[in-house]
Amino acid sequence: MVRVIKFITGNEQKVKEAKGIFEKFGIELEHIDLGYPEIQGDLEDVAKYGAKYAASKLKGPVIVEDAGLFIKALNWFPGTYSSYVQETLTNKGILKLMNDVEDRYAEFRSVVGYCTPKSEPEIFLGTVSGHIAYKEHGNHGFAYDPLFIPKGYDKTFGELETSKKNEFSHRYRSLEKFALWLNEMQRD
Ligand code: ITT
Repeated sequence: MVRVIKFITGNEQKVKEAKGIFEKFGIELEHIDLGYPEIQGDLEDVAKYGAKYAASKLKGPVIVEDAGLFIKALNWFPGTYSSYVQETLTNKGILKLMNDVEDRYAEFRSVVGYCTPKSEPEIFLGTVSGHIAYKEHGNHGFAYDPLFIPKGYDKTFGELETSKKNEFSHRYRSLEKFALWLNEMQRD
């Protein structure tokens, strides 16, 4: 059975990745750029609130996803400010902040929020560990991808094909958790 899920986001890159990831779970995505208020709080708070808001607006089940890059040496900055920081400081600014920093540990986190008009939101967290490169590499993916070298690789996400990133990214991990949960919930 093919299921269709409404994905509320303004980010086309996320849609592209999520479509590729969902293929193997028999879930089809319908992209809706509804816009939702991003409250102050952690990724989980934002995903819960956004999913509840969109489910009630659209009167049906939806998912939203809130993600970010968390750099240990910068006190986990940009974190929940990732979107704003990407637009203002850009990758060059992050590299400047990391100029003489030896501990380059970082992780991407993604939280998927699922909600229906009749239920409370469910959330699914995915993370991927790695470190920050000394300069940008590659032009695949988007935003911070050219800076992030996932653990066990010597290439950034920017240098990996999207299909490869989709095999183990934070987004893959949160969406996989959601898809497995949904399949379980809807089993007869
Ligand atoms: P929506 O809220 O409309 O879904 P957004 O782009 O604002 O879209 P977020 O609030 O989740 O999404 O912001 C996350 C930001 O973190 C995003 O804009 C990128 O700058 C960065 N980011 C998230 N996932 C990423 C990834 O896989 N690769 C590179 N950067 C990523």
